[in-house]
Amino acid sequence: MDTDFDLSSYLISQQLLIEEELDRALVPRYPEKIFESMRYSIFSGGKRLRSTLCLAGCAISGGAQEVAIPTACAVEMLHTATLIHDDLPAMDNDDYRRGKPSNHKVFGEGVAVLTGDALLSYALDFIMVNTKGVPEDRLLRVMQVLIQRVGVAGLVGGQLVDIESEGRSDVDLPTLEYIHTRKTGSLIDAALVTGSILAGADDGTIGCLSQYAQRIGLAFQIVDDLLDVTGTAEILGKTPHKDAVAGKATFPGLLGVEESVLRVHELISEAKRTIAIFGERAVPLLSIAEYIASRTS
Ligand code: GRG
Repeated sequence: MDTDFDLSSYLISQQLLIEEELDRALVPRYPEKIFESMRYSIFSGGKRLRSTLCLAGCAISGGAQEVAIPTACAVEMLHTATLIHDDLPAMDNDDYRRGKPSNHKVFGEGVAVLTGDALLSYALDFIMVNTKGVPEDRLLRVMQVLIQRVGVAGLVGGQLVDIESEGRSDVDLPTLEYIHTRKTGSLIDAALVTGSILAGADDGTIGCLSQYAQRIGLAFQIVDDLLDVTGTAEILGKTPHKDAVAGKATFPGLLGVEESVLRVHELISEAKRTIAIFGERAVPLLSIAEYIASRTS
């Protein structure tokens, strides 16, 4: 592995690039309230991990960054839409997100629901209008991946089983994995897969990246559960210990803290092995995998 690679500079540069593009993408217009609300949540912080993964998926597949920028922005819009809906009282009911009042605490529940809907539809339109120099069949495939990962087979399905599982003591490991491979894994997977499709990668490459994504996605969620046990509101930017209070099944709850940490390391090693065949080009994704295991927020 290239030991000169500086992950933190890389993440900051990708974050700045995405934020500039998002700023251009969400120019306020009538009805201003919805743009104000979309911008509030989009620009309230966030690590920009999924958009970075989309650009990295394109790069490792040999594509030029430009072709993936609109999709990377769209993935960030989709992610923000799910956070806004997730924070609603009818869902996970959180007053804080990224250290700031949740969207519905500022704009009210009606506007928050519409803001999620607006970001969802705008994201897909944004890809269609702004992606240049990519054959239509690739673009269609990108749309299909995103629509599937957001819908019943992905985020919606995961969220539904999550809601139904709340307060139940009989939630087992396969159910917990079902929830999180969809709630958290789906969009991480979509980010890498769409980046790779846009680069014109073959099915073998796309499959490898999807395997990597599924492993880091699950590891990301186990770390999230661990942080909920050990983190503070200041560091996390959201309410800690929520899972225990809400009676939610978690990986540390089912496996114990030690076993959960071991599982994270196993998943990260597997993820890294999956992409080792890409040689030097894999360096950013190898580094991101390690970061996921050690992140503190
Ligand atoms: C289709 C709008 C829509 C919703 C689908 C509400 C819902 C159904 C799903 C919720 C999915 C959800 C919020 C999962 C949590 C994923 C997760 C671990 C988020 C935190 O990710 P970070 O830490 O966040 O990358 P930042 O703030 O850094 O962007």
